Amino acid sequence: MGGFGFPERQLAQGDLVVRSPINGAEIAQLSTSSRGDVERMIGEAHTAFLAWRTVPAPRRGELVRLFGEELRAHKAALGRLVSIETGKILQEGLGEVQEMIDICDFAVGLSRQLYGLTIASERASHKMMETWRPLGVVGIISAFNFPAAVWAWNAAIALVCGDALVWKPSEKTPLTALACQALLERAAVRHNNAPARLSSIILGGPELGEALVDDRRAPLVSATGSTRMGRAAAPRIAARFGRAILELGGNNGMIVAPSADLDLAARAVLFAAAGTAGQRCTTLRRLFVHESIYDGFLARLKRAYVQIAVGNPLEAGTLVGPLIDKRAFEAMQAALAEARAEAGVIAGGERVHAELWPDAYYARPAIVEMAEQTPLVRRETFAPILYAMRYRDLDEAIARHNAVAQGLASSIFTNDLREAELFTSGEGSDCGIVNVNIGPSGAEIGGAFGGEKETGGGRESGSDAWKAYMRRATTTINYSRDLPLAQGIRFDA
Ligand code: UN1
Repeated sequence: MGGFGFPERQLAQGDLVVRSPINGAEIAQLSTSSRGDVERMIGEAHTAFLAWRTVPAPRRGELVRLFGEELRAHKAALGRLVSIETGKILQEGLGEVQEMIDICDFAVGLSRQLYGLTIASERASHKMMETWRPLGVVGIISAFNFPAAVWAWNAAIALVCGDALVWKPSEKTPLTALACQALLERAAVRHNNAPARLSSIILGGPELGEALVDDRRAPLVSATGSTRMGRAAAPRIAARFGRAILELGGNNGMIVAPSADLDLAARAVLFAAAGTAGQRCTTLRRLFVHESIYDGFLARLKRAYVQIAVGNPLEAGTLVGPLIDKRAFEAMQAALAEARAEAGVIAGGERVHAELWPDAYYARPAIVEMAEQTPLVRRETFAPILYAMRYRDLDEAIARHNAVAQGLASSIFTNDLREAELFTSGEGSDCGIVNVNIGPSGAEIGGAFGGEKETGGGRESGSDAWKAYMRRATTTINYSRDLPLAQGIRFDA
């Protein structure tokens, strides 16, 4: 098989310098792809698609099963690489690989369940069906913070659906991408039926993502990143009538009600707001605490926050690693300065370990108490800043919760059935993910993942998200000796 789209020259000395956020040190130099490379990869992927779509879906599932085996065998190494390249703690690097394994299992099962429908025809001796067909080349654009799992959600599903892949990972995490690609390539060699170039990788900056976005040979582009990126990509994809799955910014909230189990709530806040150094799209950023429990709960959170071990993510015991780079740190500091100017009360947020690692950017997670939900609070700053606010009545809290442009993940902590039901109802949270007594982050792969409004509306991963990766055909078969027209129309010459 070989030559699966893993150009060797990419590993030579090149113009893309890869650094680990752990200490800021250079860990690799890669060659970026050219626009010509991107065109070629999409063309080759299209050719691979033409062969792949003829392979029966359960056989396509076999490739994903083998890929899952590779992931299991290399979980430790890949998880560590994710940690080294993103700065997330080892447990979370491993968790990311586990998420990949899980979606592979899901996709393997799905490969035997790409069910269509039969529909009652209004005409005698007619059969109507809905079937699902492979779509084509799927362009995947992924972000630095989940450099492997988010690709895998797309890749595992797209592959069983009969599609080919062209992946543009973040230029901050190309090594993880190359490692994933190499494992998929191994699985393809073992599968013995996967066409060459079924998957390839574009290395480089946003302009190469644009080439993918604009290419009509990619009927679907699944893009994860900032709302700014999505705002630029969406109209371009639409202009060529392509399909988009957008997974963009989040500004996720949690309501802590008077009846809440505060032990659980405090632990949930810690993981969701400070974990992954606040760099998940599902990170908790807005906390609404009922005024009757606000002071005690905030004091408790602040005590827990100072205990959080911020440091080398590869060391056991560390809970929070570095921010991805200097720019991320500066954006965090700018947001904190703005909060200060708005009379926000700030705990934490300062840089640490600067003497040890002058080229790395570690920050203590911050809690900022705000009187109101100002424009700053309504904006997503991709850093561990939690804005805490009081509320008096739940309707008002839900209204404020929904009064942001983003709509990804949300949660309520309550033991009051009415409150839980209201929050999860049509009048409740307007997000794609609506949790009760669980924080907003850390979703399982079995559900559809994504959100509303400026989060982009796309759904990936579980449930019936696979349908976006296929073409739906409505087929009517006439087995009569007549030609009845629908809607009772008579058209006899
Ligand atoms: C992301 O941050 O882009 O729900 C994805 C979660 C993870 C995925 C996050 N399962 O936090």
